[in-house]
Amino acid sequence: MLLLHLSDVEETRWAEKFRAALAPYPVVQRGDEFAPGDVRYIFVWKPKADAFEGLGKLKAILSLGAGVDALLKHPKLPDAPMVRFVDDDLSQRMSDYVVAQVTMHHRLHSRFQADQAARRWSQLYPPAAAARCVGIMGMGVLGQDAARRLLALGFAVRSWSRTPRTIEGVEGFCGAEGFDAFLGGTDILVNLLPLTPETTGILNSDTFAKLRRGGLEGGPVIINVARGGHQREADIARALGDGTLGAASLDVFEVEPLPATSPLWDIPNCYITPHIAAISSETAGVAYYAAIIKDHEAGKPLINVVDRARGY
Ligand code: NDP
Ligand code: OXD
Repeated sequence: MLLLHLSDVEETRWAEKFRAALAPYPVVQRGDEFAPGDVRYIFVWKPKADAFEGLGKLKAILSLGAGVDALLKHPKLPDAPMVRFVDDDLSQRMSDYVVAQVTMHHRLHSRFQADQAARRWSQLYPPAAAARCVGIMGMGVLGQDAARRLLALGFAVRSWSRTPRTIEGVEGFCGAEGFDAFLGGTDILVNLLPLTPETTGILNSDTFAKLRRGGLEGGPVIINVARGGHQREADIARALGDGTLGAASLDVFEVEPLPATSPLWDIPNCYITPHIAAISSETAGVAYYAAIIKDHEAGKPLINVVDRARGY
């Protein structure tokens, strides 16, 4: 039996699609009558405190999202393997966002927007994309996809990961020992790290001060599409104000929804989106997890299992 544990609105939509894909395998929602001991798989996002109660026979926990930081913090998380969402559709959506933001900053959007507001005609030709270095933190599924698409557009790309990663055309750095050198050549910093104790708060004043200056007119830029816990918002506001950063594109926040009182809303070169960079689509998500359940029931191993010790 598959149990869904999502928000009320989402749950029914996903349940209908899962039933169609898995029939006659039983699929239940939280409000249905079922014996918790019959549940073998739970498909979950932002689980409530009692989400796993009575689920003593779980074979796997299936995460709606690619990032599992919130799940890992659940105080009653069962000791079952956890599978995260890895899918071409998700990667494509994320890369769309990253490419759009990188291109916008490369083409000096903030500068020309300010000129327009001042009715100022002031020509400045941005250099070729190859003159811009995009540094991607996190060279996993999403980081690698974004890197390939940025390379195809002509940008210089470098990466930072926990262990060494070799991607053709990408200059790789890794570990604490490689961090400063990585930042020192980066004009546009893209965060695609998982949120773990090691990466919490990594987007802070110290990091911003180490980014390359002079490569991007107006100052270096950050793009955070991973988790709000990665960023120190007070540091971002300060850095945007004193010119340490030229701009920031933020899709995720320390508190979501971003409170109306946040100073970030009023900063013109802070580009805010409401955690929409890449959504797990129902069509792609059901196809992915229905195949995983069928394969697992047929005796095949689970794929994309989270390493709990690593935290991602
Ligand atoms: P992966 O697990 O595939 O990749 C993680 C990468 O981060 C790996 O390269 C890993 O290094 C690196 N990493 C982990 N810890 C460290 C560390 N301490 N120091 C340096 N590098 C580190 O993740 P995905 O690419 O699938 O997803 C990344 C994140 O994107 C998710 O965790 C989620 O938070 C976020 N996300 C946001 C969405 C949105 O809409 N805003 C949508 C989907 C995901 P190594 O290669 O050595 O293992
Ligand atoms: C995810 C997300 O982790 O949507 O997939 O944030």
